[in-house]
Amino acid sequence: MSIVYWSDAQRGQIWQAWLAQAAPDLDMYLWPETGDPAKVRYLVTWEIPDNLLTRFPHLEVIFSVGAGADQFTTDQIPHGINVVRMIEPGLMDDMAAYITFSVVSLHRGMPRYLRQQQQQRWLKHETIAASRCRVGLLGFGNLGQASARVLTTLGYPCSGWSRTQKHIEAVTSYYGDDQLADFLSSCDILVCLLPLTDLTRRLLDCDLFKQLPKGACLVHAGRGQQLNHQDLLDALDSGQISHAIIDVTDPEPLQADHPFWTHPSIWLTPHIASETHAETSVKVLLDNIRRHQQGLTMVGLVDMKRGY
Ligand code: NDP
Ligand code: OXD
Repeated sequence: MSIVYWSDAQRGQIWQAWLAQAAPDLDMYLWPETGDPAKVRYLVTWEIPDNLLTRFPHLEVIFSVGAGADQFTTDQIPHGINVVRMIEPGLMDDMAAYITFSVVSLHRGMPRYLRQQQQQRWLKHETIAASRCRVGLLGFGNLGQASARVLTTLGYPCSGWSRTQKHIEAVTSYYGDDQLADFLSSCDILVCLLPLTDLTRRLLDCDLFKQLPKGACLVHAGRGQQLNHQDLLDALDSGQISHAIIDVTDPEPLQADHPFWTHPSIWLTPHIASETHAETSVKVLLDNIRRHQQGLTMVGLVDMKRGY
């Protein structure tokens, strides 16, 4: 029984060495090596290779190397093959740190202070208490909840919006389309951590922005296709949104002349909010393979019809 890994080579080598010790019954091959294709049960990848079942006729599970699985389309996944996305502590810690950095920077007025530095101006502004800066996590799954756990310890009142209700201490849960407006009206800083699906594509548009309090900030670390770029530029121009921190765009990278690169009220990072850590994720992979072998539900199993 074997695993084929098709992604970042450095992480692959760490996984291969770790699995050789921890699971000698499993052979792991780094693409283009595959060993005997008839023995391949597990494929770890970001992209689906052509002719999947011709290459690996006994494939059973595709593991995404990342938290998202939107890069896989239903027509690429043969019937009966499970898709599992990555839920691992390294990814969660990284995201919580990126979101915390963004929220604290926005709350403490760092965009304005950086502009002042460029103008050689030494000028203090009033800061409101963290307890008066409300943060809303649009998409309140693993990464949203990990971020809220850190933010609440810093005193930020947090709320989350998801499809189903959540019960997380000290966080207000809003759920479903009917509660979206109430959620948005309570966000001084809106953080998008939604998966990309047919329902979330272009969700961040002028209709949504106008439901935020005037002058709210946006942190976008979900997926590029969720944001309408022109609507964000209009919302920044009108002051409806005062600043945006954007980690994901469509396309990635943006064209050289795209206005986001130079906009004074946008900070742009190149999809670095969070990444799968080799050391922590390989344990999650092995745990899921063992679950699969025992007929248990794997952690992070994707519902391809729902899209995440
Ligand atoms: P989860 O699946 O754990 O969480 C997704 C959340 O979104 C859930 O709370 C879910 O609700 C909610 N949701 C999905 N669709 C809807 C909808 N139509 N209406 C309301 N709520 C909805 O995913 P993760 O937290 O692990 O990851 C989230 C996303 O973050 C990834 O899909 C990826 O796009 C992005 N990401 C970005 C990275 C970066 O570096 N920028 C790195 C890693 C991930 P419910 O729980 O009720 O189902
Ligand atoms: C992921 C990502 O989905 O890096 O893991 O965006």
